[in-house]
Amino acid sequence: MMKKICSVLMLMAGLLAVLQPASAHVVLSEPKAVAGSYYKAMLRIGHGCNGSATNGLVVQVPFGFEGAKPQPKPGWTIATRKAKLAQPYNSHGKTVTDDVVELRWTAASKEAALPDDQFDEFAFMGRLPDKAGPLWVKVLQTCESGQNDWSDIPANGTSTRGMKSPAALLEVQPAPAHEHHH
Ligand SMILES: [Cu+2]
Repeated sequence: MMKKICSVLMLMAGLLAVLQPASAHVVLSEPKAVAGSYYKAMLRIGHGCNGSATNGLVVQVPFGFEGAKPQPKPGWTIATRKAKLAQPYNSHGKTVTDDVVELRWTAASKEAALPDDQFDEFAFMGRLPDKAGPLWVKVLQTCESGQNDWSDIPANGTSTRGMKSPAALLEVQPAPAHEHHH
C-alpha cells in the first residue's frame, strides 16, 4: 500500500517537473526559428518574483542576433544599449560595426507593472544567424520586491530540466535546402 502511494507521489512530482517549464519561467512563445530569417522574439513572462509584480526587464541580445529592435509597450519605457562588434556584418548594403546588445523595458508607473497573477509578452525582432544551433536569451526580471536572474545555461545540450532559473532558449534550425522566394 505504502509503495503504491509512493509511486503515485513520484509520478505526480515527475509530472510537475515536466509541466513547470511550459507554464512558468521566462520563455520564448516561438522557441524555434529558421537560420538567417527575420524573427520576432516574444518573451513570455509567466510570473513575478515570489508574488511581487514585474516592473523591469533587461534582455541580453544573444551573439549573432543582428539588428535587435524592441517592440514598444504602452506604459513602459524602452532603452537599448549598443556595443562594438567583434565581427562587423553587412545589412542593406552597409557595414554594421555597432549593434544592439541589450534591451531594457521599465514600467513607467506602478500601475503599468505586471502583476504576478497575469502574464504578458515583451517582443523584439532581428535577423537570426545563418548557422543553426541554440541561442540563449538571458533576462534579468526585476520586481517591486526582488528579482529573478534568468541566466542559467546547461553545460551540454539544451535541456533545462531541473534548473532553477534557465535563460530562454531559441533553437535556430537549418534553412531548407530549397528556398522559396515569394
Ligand atoms: Cu517560473
